[in-house]
Amino acid sequence: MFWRSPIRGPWLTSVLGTLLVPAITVIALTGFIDHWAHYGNDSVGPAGDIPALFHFTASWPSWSYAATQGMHVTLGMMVFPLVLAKLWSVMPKLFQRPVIKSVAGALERISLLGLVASVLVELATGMCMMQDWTPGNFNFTTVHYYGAWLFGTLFVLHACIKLPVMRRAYRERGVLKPMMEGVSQTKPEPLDEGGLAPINPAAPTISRRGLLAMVGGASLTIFAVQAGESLGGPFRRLALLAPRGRVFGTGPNDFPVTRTAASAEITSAMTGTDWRLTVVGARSISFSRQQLLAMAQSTRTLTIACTDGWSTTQHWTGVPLATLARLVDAPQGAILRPVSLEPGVTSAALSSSLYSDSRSLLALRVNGVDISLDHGYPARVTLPDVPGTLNVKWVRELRFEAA
Ligand SMILES: Nc1nc2c(c(=O)[nH]1)N[C@H]1C(S)=C(S)[C@@H](COP(=O)(O)O)O[C@H]1N2
Ligand SMILES: [Mo]
Repeated sequence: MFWRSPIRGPWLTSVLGTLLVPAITVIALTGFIDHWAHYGNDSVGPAGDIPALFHFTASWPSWSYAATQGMHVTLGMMVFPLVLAKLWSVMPKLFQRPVIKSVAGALERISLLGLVASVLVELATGMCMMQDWTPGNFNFTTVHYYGAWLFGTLFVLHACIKLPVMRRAYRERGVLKPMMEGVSQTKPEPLDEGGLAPINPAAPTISRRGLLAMVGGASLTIFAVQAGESLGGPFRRLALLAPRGRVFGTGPNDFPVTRTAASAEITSAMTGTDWRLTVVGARSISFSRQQLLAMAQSTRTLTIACTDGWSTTQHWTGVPLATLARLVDAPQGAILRPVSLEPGVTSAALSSSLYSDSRSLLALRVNGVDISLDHGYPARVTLPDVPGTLNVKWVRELRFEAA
């Protein structure tokens, strides 16, 4: 037969599958938390309110969302070698004949096809989003989200169906015993019903622990060149997998920009001395930038974490949103809708518990200097512990609307 590797067999596949369980669990949980943070559990989509997560996390550090998001994308990339090794270990199954032996067998084959297809779709769409690559505005988020449900369901089903096979493999071969064998002691597993162990094994060229070390090494390498995107600061330099050709800023404004002022069609004429901020509540007040700067300023260390996979922590200075809410007599429990100079930008409404948090600012300065045009000059919203997309840039109006 064609598939002759002596390390293939139920034990190896069981170990690779077992390692996938905690990895997939963390990736799924952090992914669903991220979705929940974006859309809430009772909202109508990105333009809706996002009350749920914030009520839950108001007392958490401002980087909690960034940590969740960073874990999702970093682990999501690190799991790639493990998925490939798992697929390699079951490769002979793809070539088994007859293709369909029974109704149950056919159903299993279809579910496996879905499992493999959905995991590849999740990895591919995830990487496209991290590269901020949106051909024809194809909606990767939606595909990634529904793909996750399909993959998650089939993964749980598959793990349940294979439990007896895994238990037998561990019982007969020991959980760790095959790991003690070097290349020369590596013997093929006995032939199994599943057809994983080779009928005509070749001589071993790598031990089972060697293969696992290779997978682990590949994952750690991915960690080394990926984690910097989420950790930010000096680690950003190590993030070789980060999108290329990104615009940053200079000096205190040197941190990532996804949407530049140029791409948002923001000109310095729109943001010059004529710029005013309109705050609407029970009454309306308009402020010049000078007037905003003359108010009591607050400085907060806040993390912006984008779904694209990067995070950045900076020291923002500005007027607390709660102060502005008070000045215009915002109705009790009102939601806040920030409006940008950028045409067509509608932010999700911010719940009152979110903008009432003393860390939530209308930021005017960053790291001791004015924020740059690319980072949202004359003013931007900066918030603790929420998806980056809520930190609206180039703000021209803050509307406190009765909920
Ligand atoms: N007006 C405006 N505000 C915006 C955006 C935008 O495209 N336009 N992008 C949002 C997103 S997706 C993120 S992650 C944060 C940080 O974006 P930046 O990197 O473009 O500064 O700003 C948010 N605020
Ligand atoms: Mo973002």
